[in-house]
Amino acid sequence: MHRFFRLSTVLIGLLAAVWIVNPAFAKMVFKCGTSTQPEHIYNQAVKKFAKIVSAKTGGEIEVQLFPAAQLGSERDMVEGLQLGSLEMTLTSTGPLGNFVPQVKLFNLPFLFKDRKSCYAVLDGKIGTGIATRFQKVGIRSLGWFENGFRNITNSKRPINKPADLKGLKIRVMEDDVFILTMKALGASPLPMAFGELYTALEQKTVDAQENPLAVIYSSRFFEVQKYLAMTGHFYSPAMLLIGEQAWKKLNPAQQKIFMQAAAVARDYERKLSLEADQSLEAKLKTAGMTITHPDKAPFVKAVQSVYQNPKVIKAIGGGSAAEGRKLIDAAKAAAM
Ligand code: EAX
Repeated sequence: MHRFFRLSTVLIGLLAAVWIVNPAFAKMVFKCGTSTQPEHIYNQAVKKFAKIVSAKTGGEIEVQLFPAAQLGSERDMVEGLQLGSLEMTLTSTGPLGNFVPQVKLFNLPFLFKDRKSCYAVLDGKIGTGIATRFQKVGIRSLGWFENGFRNITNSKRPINKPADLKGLKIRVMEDDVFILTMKALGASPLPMAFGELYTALEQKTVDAQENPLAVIYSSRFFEVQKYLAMTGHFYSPAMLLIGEQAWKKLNPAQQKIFMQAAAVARDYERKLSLEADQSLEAKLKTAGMTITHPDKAPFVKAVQSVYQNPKVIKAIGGGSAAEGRKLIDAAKAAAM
């Protein structure tokens, strides 16, 4: 009897040791950072993704969400993926042109007329081709998510035509295509990381900013901005990214689970984004904003110089003007 007990204790001990050291049993924790406030659609999508991954891996992989730029700016987080100091991020394309220049294609103003044409290009050959390029820089795309159509807010006056933007100091994301677009519209753009934006608006370092309604609402910009103009000048995609180092820690079955979970989370997030656009205008009005719906034609006309800019075309082509031209034309054709 004694011997039996001793033997079973040894066996249990051995089993426990195997369970702890065997990587097949060890739980993996992946951090996923975003720049936006906890209730924003990005974070709801990451939570959905985490839930599916946890369920499908039997709890082997836990994806932990860190919203509100706790882990740094969007650019810092993408660099973290390359360094292996962070596993995942869901980010706008703001910083992504520094890693894969072709992404700048999606920073062009008024490229898409509606969500249907966005998804056709992003999920089709063009978007997939650009997403695959991330593998060359130590990052893997798990798909195109959505930030949304961007609209302008400011503290000075209602915007009805491009001339109303004249002289407005507007914060833009840190990419020259955004800067050139705002200059073409007559505003004075100032690139800045998103995490600094609320304070910059509050302290009047800038008069204006532009973002989708879901961001404007969740970041409470209505507290520091009186006017909202529904310009929809950029369609801002987002990308769910995983560092190559983290990706390699997954076995093929787990990688498949990640891709499937990302597709579900993407569709869910796109739905939330559409719903946000449908419901938030009323809520922002209630919150005290004055909302205008400018005729888009003069805005579209004013930004044509961005499409003609040789530097922009070359950047989109990754250094080749011919490639850039081809990509822009293909996107326009596919977006029809
Ligand atoms: O990705 O920087 C921005 O304005 C982005 O839209 C925001 O961080 C969400």
